[in-house]
Amino acid sequence: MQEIFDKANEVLRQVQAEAPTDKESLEQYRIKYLGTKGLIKDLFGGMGKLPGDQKKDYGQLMNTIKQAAEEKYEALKAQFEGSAEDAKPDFDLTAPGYTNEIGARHPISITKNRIIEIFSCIGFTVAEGPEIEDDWHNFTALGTPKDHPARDMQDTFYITVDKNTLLRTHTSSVQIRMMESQQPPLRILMPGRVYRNETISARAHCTFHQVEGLYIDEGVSFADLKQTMFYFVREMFGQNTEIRFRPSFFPFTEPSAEVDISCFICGSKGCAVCKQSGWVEIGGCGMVDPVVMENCNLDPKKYSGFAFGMGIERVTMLKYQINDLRLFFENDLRFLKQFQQA
Ligand code: 2U9
Repeated sequence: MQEIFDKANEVLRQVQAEAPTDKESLEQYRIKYLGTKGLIKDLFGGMGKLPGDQKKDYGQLMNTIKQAAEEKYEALKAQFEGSAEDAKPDFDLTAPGYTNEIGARHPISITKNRIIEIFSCIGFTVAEGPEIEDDWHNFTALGTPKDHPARDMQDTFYITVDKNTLLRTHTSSVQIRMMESQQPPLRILMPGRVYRNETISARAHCTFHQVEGLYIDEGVSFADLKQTMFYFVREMFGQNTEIRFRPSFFPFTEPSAEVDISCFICGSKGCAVCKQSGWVEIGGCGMVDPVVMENCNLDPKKYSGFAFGMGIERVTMLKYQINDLRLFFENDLRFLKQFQQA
């Protein structure tokens, strides 16, 4: 009768040794050991041939084998089904897909790129600088030392208590850096974000964008400045645009002027945009103050130059007839998608 036990032990060894690797081989395993015609059922059949005193031991061995086979089967079944479950997509493959919202170039970028394009045609290159500035580059070198009344023109965000580190209030600080590090001729354009502590409204924001330009060489005159501005506005707003200079004041230019263009919306007949005047202001300009040149170690007797500046938001609002500055900062796609890169 020992051979029945040997056979059963051999089946137990196989049950433990075999390792189905997928659902199919597991099914073969089930049929082989646990099926109605399987090896375990067969072994149970041998029970009848055993003498009574061995039946108990054999029965226990049978239960051990059956339990081992069942446990292995259930464990692997859960494992294979689990992995198959994971692989199954938990979404409806037949459902229509989401369309990706394609973004659009921001109108501020469109205007900025156009301004750069226009000035690059007459030899200007782009320079950029830090938004966190020191007092020297943002104010002092530009003819506005501490306690100078002109500082009240700009509400500055100071970062340090000693008021030496601040968020730049204009990109003029980049011009200073360029003048300090390069020799004329200089023909550069400075686009960038600037910061002023102003109450946010339809007309003002605590951050906006500027483009400033600087041209320094021997013999640069106010006539060059006028012609450069004239060229720019005609490229930007149309070839019939007229230009007007009004005397103004900036600490870093002398003389200084405000630049107006004929209202391209109403053809200067008078409308809400030009407040019935026929003219709209687009920026300022002037001849670089000799003191500013000296601050950057350039000889004002040898060199002269002009500078100009404009707010990109303002130019964009005029060009596209946008009446609320805050729209530029909300990033609502319905707004942004209305503008095409020129
Ligand atoms: C240096 C010398 C001169 C830059 C200039 C303006 C006139 C000007 C404003 C327009 C609207 C700023 O965005 S705005 O508020 N800017 O009117 N900017 S001249 O003059 C400089 C700059 C740097 C070294």
